[in-house]
Amino acid sequence: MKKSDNPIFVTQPDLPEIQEFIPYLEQIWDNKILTNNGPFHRQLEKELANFLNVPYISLFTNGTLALVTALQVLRITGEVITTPYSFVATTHSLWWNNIKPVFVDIEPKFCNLDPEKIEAAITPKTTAILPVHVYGNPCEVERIQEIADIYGLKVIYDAAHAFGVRYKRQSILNYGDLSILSFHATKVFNTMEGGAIICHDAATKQRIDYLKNFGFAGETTVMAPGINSKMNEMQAALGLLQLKHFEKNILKREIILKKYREALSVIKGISYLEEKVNIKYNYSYCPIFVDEKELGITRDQLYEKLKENNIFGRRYFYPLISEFPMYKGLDSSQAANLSEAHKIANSVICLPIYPSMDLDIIEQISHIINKK
Ligand code: T4K
Repeated sequence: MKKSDNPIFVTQPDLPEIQEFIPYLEQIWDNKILTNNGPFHRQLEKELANFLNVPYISLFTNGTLALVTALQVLRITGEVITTPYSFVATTHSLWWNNIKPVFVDIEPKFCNLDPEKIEAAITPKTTAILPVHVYGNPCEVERIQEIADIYGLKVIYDAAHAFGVRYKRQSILNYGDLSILSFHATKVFNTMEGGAIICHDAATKQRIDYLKNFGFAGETTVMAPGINSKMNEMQAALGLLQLKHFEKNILKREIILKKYREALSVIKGISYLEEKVNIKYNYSYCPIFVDEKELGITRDQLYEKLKENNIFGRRYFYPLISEFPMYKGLDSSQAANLSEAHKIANSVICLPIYPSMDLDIIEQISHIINKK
């Protein structure tokens, strides 16, 4: 089988035709409003709230600042229970708020925080839980809420991967006190960089909007030490355009993921995440897990082999966040209890998936894996 001439990356941004974007740019150039809650920003908040079926959404310049701000919105302090199996920004947001991350293991079936292990990690200093819907797979939201209610904890979901995901016919973003989204170039809905916080009531939306604009509550009043994390008009305009193409792109992703499963299901030593019936997925990632004994080569050997063939998968999320130097020394007994997360992190490769991907790549990848 022929090696790809061009490198195939884990993802490629979904972009509309450039001509479609020109009229939006002309409008920005005409009205000279570039940022600070401009017309495209307001329109995108309205359209996204409708599209996602959420009560309130506040746009941000990226997902990380949305996370950092979300913790300020709810005045979270002390210790927060979170997952080590995520992109490092999840934990960094706690660090930037001077909050101690407490890592709890994941359940291996869906790679999310294991609710049954949360209670053992709660201390008098715990104020919140920060789970992640990893790869867009919903966490066990009901169980997590039950625990949060018993102990009086807030729940903030890092839903960076979960744009458009529905659970039991409603948006996954409606669970918890707040959810945050990322609209980064690598996400299923992108505004180049971008993000959002989803909340349930007008007062919280107002607080978020003040905090992302330096804390200004009027021309001369500052209600809190806010930050500048506003989305600009170019990002918002692109978002409006991207929304028109979103459903079509998700369908293309679904076809690709199903083809992958067909091709890989016959290979011993490769497994993937199951789908549940009550979930509408966004097919944002294609993680596979390598059983080195069955497959006959290690995860890293397979990863390198793919690279030699111009296929650049990614080991999301290896290493675990708890392994990075700034978090490693936090609590050694905790780290020892992250065995499922370690196993998953040491076996995962996310394969390329994006709407414009050529389906032949799947055949090529299964050929490489089969050949070893
Ligand atoms: N929480 C979670 C759970 C997250 O996954 C993330 C971000 C965040 C919070 C924070 O949200 P943001 O502040 O980013 O909005 C990427 C992304 O940079 C990051 O947004 C994402 N998660 C993470 C999972 O993946 P890298 O370091 O792997 O990105 P990079 O630049 O290596 O891109 C991967 C591949 O994508 C490249 O090999 C080529 C392709 N690519 C990338 C970019 C940026 C393109 O084709 N075009 C592009 O413009 O982190």
